[in-house]
Amino acid sequence: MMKIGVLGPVGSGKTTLIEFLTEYFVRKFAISVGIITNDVVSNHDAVRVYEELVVTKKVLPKENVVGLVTGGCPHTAIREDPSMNLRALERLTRRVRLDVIFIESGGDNVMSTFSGLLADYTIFVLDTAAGDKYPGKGGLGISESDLLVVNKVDLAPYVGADLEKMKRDAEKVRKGKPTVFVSLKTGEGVESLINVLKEELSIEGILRI
Ligand SMILES: Nc1nc2c(ncn2[C@@H]2O[C@H](COP(=O)(O)OP(=O)(O)OP(=O)(O)O)[C@@H](O)[C@H]2O)c(=O)[nH]1
Ligand SMILES: [Mg+2]
Repeated sequence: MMKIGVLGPVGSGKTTLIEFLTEYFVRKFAISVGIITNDVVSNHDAVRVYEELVVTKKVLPKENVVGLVTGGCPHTAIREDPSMNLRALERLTRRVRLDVIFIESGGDNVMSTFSGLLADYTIFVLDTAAGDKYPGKGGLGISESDLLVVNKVDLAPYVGADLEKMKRDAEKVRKGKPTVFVSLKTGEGVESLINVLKEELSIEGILRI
């Protein structure tokens, strides 16, 4: 089983990314996927994932989606004290056999990282709507995540975000680790996102491609 931690600023597209990848990999490769969402004070994301993937699209059984309301600081729940997430993971994997589990952090800042106990692989999701200053600002989440996804490239022209600058800055701070530029709304760039993950899942022995 591969535990994929998804983190990044509030509203960058973490839940949208998890929904997209889950639907793609379940439909295309019939793998078994679970999702744990972390929200600070609401259960908004779990309800949304449930409605979208369980009720409407029938991609997942309902027991594969767990929503946690962590309270307090979102970083703590995935890094310093991941016990709530570890318990949820344990309960979930006791009930169902999973190939992949996505764990979404509550929206957080560029310094956020996952405890190694909780995630084998991490995806940091940024978006262009905040302009092109990220990823040049660096921060552990941006520089150390296994995959950096720069989402909402469809919005870049409206805020004058220079994608080439973002590419150069990402290359500089990430020292060879992959970065993909996508729009989860229009579908632009999603093949490169899928290709990176296909490769990771085949390294883990989850996909045979
Ligand atoms: N224009 C545009 N909007 C997008 C794109 N991806 C996601 N969105 C929208 O951005 C909003 C936030 O997306 P979410 O997936 O909820 O973001 P999140 O990172 O999970 O947010 P939190 O969990 O609240 O931190 C939603 O209204 C999405 O429909 C994109 O590529 N382009
Ligand atoms: Mg979310």
